[in-house]
Amino acid sequence: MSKCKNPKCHCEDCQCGDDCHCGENGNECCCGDKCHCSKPHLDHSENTPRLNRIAGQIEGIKKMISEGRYCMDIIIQLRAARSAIKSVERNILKKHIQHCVAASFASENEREEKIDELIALFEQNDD
Ligand SMILES: [Cu+2]
Repeated sequence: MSKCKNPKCHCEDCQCGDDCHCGENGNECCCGDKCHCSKPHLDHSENTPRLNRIAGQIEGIKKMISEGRYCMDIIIQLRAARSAIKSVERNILKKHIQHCVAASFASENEREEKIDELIALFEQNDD
């Protein structure tokens, strides 16, 4: 695995040395037009603080259980954590559609693949 030699390149696992160019998935690379890198994928790290808060909520729920708190109080906290998780999921899905799915429309095969993934997702039970 060679790292892109362009110092401004943010690809982690560039396979193509100096010719790196990740124009896929909304990531613009600084270095040329022949990239075959699949990484890095879209950055979702803006959700990390929210996920840390959710982890805190879950810890709180474990504590409630260990303290023998009232069932309904625990359930209410579980619901709150669930809705927080769903909001992270929505963020990531939205960005996936705006970047990955939108970019896939350049190729008929990729477009079909991305649409099939979304259809399969919508077919899953999501409470
Ligand atoms: Cu994506």
